[in-house]
Amino acid sequence: MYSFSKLAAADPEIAQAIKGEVDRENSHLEMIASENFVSEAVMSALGSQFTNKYAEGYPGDRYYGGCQYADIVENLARDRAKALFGCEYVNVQPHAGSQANTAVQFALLKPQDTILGMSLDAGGHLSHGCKANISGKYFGVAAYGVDENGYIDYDDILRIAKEARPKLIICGASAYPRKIDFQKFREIADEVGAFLLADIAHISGLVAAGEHMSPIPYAHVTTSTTHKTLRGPRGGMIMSSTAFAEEHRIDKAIFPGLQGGPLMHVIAAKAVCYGEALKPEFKTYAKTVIENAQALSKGLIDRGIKVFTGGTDNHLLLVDLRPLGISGKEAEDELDAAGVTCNKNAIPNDTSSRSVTGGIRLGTAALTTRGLIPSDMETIAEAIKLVVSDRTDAAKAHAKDMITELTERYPLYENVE
Ligand code: DSN
Repeated sequence: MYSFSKLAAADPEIAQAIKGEVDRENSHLEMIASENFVSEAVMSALGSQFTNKYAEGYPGDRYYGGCQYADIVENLARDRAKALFGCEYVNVQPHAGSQANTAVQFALLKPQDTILGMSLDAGGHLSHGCKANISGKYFGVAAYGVDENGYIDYDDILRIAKEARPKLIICGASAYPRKIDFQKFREIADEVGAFLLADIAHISGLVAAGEHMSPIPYAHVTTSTTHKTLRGPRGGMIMSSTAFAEEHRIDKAIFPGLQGGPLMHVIAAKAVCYGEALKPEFKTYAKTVIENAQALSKGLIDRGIKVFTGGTDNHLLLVDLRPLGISGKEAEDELDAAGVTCNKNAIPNDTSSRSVTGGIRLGTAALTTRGLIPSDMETIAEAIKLVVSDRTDAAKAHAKDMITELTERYPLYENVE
């Protein structure tokens, strides 16, 4: 099992970098919307002897000996994920969300087929048909955006789908602060004869907790990462009905199609994460994530800062910095110096260069794990305003003091020595 002192004795350079990362996580407020903090139980499974084990294949049908405990772990992960999301089929082997999406695309499509997904600029993901990604290089692509208020426009998607005749429609996003209606997406897919893939990487913890509509009854296939609002290890997963998964050989698309040996230590940690998410406390956690995001959004708006779409229904918000004359990149750097970690993000219909962007994306999943509650969001909103709006040295120093008070009030990890 993982022991910092043994690592430090064996490899001081790596130990020093890990110590630096622990210090950074302790001393900053983590507001990258796609990050979270795993429990010690998840961390322990990740650092377990399962990192030693090859287990190509699936439980009961492996290409290596000695897989009896790997089978127990993978079966537990699958059963818990099925119970958590209410689905019949789960594949827990994807190394990441992108691999999950790529495997589904290769299972369902031929190279001349077209994918219709949300454009990257509107908040979509690289693996949803972006030209720079294999999904956009290998398949035909069409894209939908959001309307002038920042919301998904289902009528417009139907119009685009009728023109583009996609074989696969992908819903789900990396930077969309509003609810997604999976039933409407399925109606559109049915109307044009397309498959529907719901990528719930960002919101899967909210879906698992019943705080967001579930795609499981509507989408042909659902993918997710396991490390965002779901609060598990870095990884991916695929869900579907048994009949659909068998008909389209989804297991085979992951292994041997796209991947070799599954990361059994990560699968063990996924099983622990699903077990944690099945507990009643996780529902309270997910509810608080949304309450925190809404309190933060209100706190910023009350201070004259523009929040895209005027708020949020989930764990993230997009702050439109263009009226303040500060770029997303400058804000990311200056907030980091004040103790807030976030990322620059394009605002839909933003003409700023992609390298700097006109906004930032803020998330509350990790803050909520750390224990912060809606009243703390006022403090964070004030600190962000001091950095991105007031911008004097005195304002930035004051913001840093406010953030330090919060990080000390909500300790995260013991320092490693
Ligand atoms: N790029 C990740 C995010 O930050 O949303 C998703 O893969």
